[in-house]
Amino acid sequence: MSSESKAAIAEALSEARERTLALVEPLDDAQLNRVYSPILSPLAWDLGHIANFEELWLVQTIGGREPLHGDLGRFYDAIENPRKIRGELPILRDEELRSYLGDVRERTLDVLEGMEIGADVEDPLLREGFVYEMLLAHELQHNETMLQLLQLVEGYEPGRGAGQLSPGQASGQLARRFEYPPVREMPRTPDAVVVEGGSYEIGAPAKGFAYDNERPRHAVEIAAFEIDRTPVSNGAYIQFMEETGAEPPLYWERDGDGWIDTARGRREPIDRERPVIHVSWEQADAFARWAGKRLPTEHEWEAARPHLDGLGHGWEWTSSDFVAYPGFEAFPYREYSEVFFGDEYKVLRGGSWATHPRVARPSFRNWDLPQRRQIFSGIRCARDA
Ligand code: AVJ
Ligand code: FE
Repeated sequence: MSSESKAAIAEALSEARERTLALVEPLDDAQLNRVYSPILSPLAWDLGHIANFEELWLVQTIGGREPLHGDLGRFYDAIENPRKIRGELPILRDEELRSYLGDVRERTLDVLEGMEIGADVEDPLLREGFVYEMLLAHELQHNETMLQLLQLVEGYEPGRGAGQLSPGQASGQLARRFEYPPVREMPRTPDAVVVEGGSYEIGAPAKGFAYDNERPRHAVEIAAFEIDRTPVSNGAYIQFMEETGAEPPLYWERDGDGWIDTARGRREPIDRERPVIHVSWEQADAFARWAGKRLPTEHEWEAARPHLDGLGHGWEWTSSDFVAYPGFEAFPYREYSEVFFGDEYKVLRGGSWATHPRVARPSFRNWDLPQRRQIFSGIRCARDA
């Protein structure tokens, strides 16, 4: 791989880091260390984990160097340390944490300098720069987890010092990294598109970066179905609640006759036109049934992807369990996907206002437990054609 693509990697890494730091810039150390919720990590853990993941894969595995803090890495292992105990771990905090992020990054760039990462490299970790793409995706995905937690911080607004967070200031995809509040103009067509039955190629192609769970790409027979052009709106969800007594989305509170959004300590009227977010799979499934429809399978979702409007506001729940594709091989580690396979987790597709475009591939599979609402998750309905 040419030095030019190395420069592109270094640039993408530094943009991701600016994004990470801009997110926490307005917060003090007490807020970074605070446990706001048993299902979300304290921000200090996410920050240390981002750096530790980078150190583990780049500096240690690829660079063959010793870690900076001995076996500290075990406290940043997401499987070994469930979210509800992360606040009590002897993790790095305050100044030490900031230095760790910077010191690891310096070593990463040093390792990158001496690396062969072309298409013909033997090591699949390095081929086409896989490990760097993984690192980037990892940091950007944790940005979204951090934003989930930041909804619990009173009065939170992302760092002003971060000029690149204002729409229009940066070029291309980075221009809309965050919008506060998240706004998407929704097309008002309530109609559905019919997707013809047939054989569809599902999953990521063999070349280019993707997670192991998106592979191998394989053909799936899909019967004809209809899928809504637009995600379910707040207004439609309110009607569903009124008619059935269903629970509101997370952060909604009653205010007189209406509803307000209380995320980040605000009290903003709910805009009926915008897609609903912060609903659980259970709520999404119940809504779809109430509407005389159903959730799409993840295969249907992927087959219909070229026709879909209103993407990028909320993740869209599917009816599918998070299971392996036929011929799945764990790479580069079992704990990214494989340990979650089974009927416990449901797949979400698409992406939310907090998802970086680099993460939101058509084949990308997100997953969470069916009762969870802290993610920026919405609903799109389908039905048999
Ligand atoms: C794909 C969002 C379910 O947060 O557990 C971050 C992403 N994996 N670090 C998660 C992830 C390892 C993952 N999700
Ligand atoms: Fe992680």
